[in-house]
Amino acid sequence: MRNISLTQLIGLNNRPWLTQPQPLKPVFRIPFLFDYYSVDMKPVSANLFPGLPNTDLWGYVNYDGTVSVPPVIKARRNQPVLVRWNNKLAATNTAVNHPFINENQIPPMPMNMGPVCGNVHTQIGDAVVHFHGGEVMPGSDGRPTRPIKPGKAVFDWYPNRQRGATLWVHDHTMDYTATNVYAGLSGFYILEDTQEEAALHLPSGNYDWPIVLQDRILDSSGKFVYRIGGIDPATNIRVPEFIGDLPLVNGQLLPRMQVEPTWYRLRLLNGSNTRFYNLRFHITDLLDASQYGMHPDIDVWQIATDGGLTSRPAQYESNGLLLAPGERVELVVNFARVGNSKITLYSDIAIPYQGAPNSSADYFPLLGFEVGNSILQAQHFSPDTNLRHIPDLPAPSTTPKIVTLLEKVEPIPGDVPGISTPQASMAPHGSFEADGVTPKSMHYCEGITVGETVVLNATEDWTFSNTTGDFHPMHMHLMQFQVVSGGQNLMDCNGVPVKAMKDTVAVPPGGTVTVRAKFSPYKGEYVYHCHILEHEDMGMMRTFKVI
Ligand SMILES: [Cu+2]
Repeated sequence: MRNISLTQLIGLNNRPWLTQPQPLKPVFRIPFLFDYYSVDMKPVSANLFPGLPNTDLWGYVNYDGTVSVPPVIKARRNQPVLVRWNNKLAATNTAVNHPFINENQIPPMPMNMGPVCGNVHTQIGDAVVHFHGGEVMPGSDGRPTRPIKPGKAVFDWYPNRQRGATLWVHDHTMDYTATNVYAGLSGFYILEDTQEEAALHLPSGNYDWPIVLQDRILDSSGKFVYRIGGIDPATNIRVPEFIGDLPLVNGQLLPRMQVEPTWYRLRLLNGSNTRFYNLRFHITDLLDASQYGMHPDIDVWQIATDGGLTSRPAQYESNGLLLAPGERVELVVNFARVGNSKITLYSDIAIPYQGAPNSSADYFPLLGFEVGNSILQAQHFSPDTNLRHIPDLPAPSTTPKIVTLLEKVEPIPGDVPGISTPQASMAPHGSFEADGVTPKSMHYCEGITVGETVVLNATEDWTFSNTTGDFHPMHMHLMQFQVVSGGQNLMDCNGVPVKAMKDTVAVPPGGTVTVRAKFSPYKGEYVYHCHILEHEDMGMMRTFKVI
């Protein structure tokens, strides 16, 4: 079966239209107490491009069976959400019918990481739901080694006390995160702070869109394909990074969106396994190589990061905005001066991303905007606005914890003896080889084995030091942090630095990034990890404990 190429897709000339995603339905709402959802994880079938056969997926589905693509949970600050997550992927692990195939025509295999340091083996069809960016108790965070087995369910409690933000829920099953997310187990979690936002009059309603960017391989029968291969096909060790050929935006391949010549709020999420995006707008529909780099006559401002609104709108540089896997960015875009025209959102960096400059050779179109010439409801925005007060976290008195990021050819730390493959891993604070100097590669462990303990409410600096040739997006569970060095610098319209809260930060090859976090509001064990999903499955993930 041949795989569909991007050129073929463009040639088909009937790109799908995006419709605004509908939020999942609560079973009931009790004002001032909580909203109750019951969400099924189950096989679904969807059309991704007109004329192509339907594609089998796994979805987060409404309790009444209706499907929302992508799934969106809309929550309000201070109104908790209780979700019953039901694993209906199959009746048992052995009955799982996986929705995609890999190029060897066999089902996806685990990374074979466990059992080391007491890790529990997960199985195909297991599911874990993580609330990414959510401040939740450990029992509701989605522990990678405590899966929901097929036929079973868990209740998770999301307090929603944190500030409004574009968050997301996605699978986090040890060994299977990459393939479960690839199959479709991810969705938005939009936490609205209506009080705060009412005063700002940002584009809202039909002018406020969540947009998830992903990449996939599709064969001509409409099936998703996940590349397998790597060092030794006999062992089925998975590829160290998955890279798809086709853009999947809100569950549609290379779609278009009808917009009016006014302001829009675009909540962009990189939900890809490995692919980084350098987000740019192109002056016409798809790329004419001779016009590469030409920015349309639109105003673009960045108003939010992972943790919600920034202190001030930040200037968008027309040569692009880097969005790593797991990160979110919110843009407000004014189409007022480009009525009756077509614009393309695209990326232009090489993948795996190692920091090479952007180039037309790496052109990857994502989403077309077809701008009309009438406005139903004019939207407004002023770049010279205070969005949110973000106090600086106090400098800690303790020395930073240093976490070294590594890629080494080494034995698989699980149960496949005698095989060495390229492994992404970390050397957490205080772990060295016997020489006391060389960072020691430590894969995911159940529980704490080295100095990754933090006192509740303490503020600490953590420095991620990247010894590899690749970018790694580092994500910490439990709380939002501030990037104190090595991150992207945002500037407002007066050239003054903009403050932001983050939960995921891209660490450049050979570089370091220091983040400052207040470890609150809960005690317990949480994970931090690289958000390249294949790296996470390899055990480029560790536990920290708040005591
Ligand atoms: Cu990584």
